[in-house]
Amino acid sequence: MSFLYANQVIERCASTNDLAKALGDSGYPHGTWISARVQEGGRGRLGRKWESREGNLFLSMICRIEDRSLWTWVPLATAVGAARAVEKLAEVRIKWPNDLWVHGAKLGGVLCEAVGNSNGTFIVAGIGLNCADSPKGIDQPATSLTESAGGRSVSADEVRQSVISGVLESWRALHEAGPEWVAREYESMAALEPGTEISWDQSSGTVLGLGALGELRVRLPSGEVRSLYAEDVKIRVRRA
Ligand code: BT5
Repeated sequence: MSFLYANQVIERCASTNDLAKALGDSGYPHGTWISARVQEGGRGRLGRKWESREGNLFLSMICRIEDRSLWTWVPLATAVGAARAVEKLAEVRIKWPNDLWVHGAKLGGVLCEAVGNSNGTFIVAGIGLNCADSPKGIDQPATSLTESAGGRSVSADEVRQSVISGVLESWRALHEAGPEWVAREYESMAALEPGTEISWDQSSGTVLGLGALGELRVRLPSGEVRSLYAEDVKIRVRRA
């Protein structure tokens, strides 16, 4: 890559996470961000696609929290920060691990990727937030801030700075106050409350809550307690 753009909104790219990785590789500090108006190859977790419609927010930030024991909490902390930033515009809940949800429809998602090289190790946190528009006809219901705000049009430009500040604040609290802060915030906004019946892969169970690493603790029908980790599963809600 011949040019690096830090803390800027660029016109188009394949994935803002790739650009943030390049920035991190070059030594850019904690909190550096990059955003694009058009994202042509947006990625979700597990190789899934992120539908990136024009007018929505595509943002990636570099996280250099040094204490590795906190890293499993970064995706949840990112979701908490982004959710707090838009809670005045939508009744937003967090669906574990880090989907932003409004009344059962997906408003946004977070993709965290760890990168390690000679310039140190860091996390790229990518945030996709539907602002102007949401994709229809995909495999789950989707919504946007414009739809949630009762038709008043909400642009990516309107929310970008609040999302950046919200995420930075949440990372600072994770670093200074520890995972308990994230867990408390998360639980106050959780879509999957204790008692919610969920299914994943070929399994099902009842949500118990978060474990010490930010994993989701679930009771199986057999009574056994299982831990689910963010990188492994796609969860469906059966009933609350
Ligand atoms: C995520 O993955 O939700 C993480 C999305 C992260 C996107 C950001 S945009 C900036 C940065 N650059 C990137 O390349 N990525 C990040 P996951 O939990 O795997 O959810 C993906 C699933 O969400 C898909 O399989 C669809 O079901 C659904 N989906 C895809 N696009 C959507 C959209 N725009 N709105 C709502 N749901 C969507």
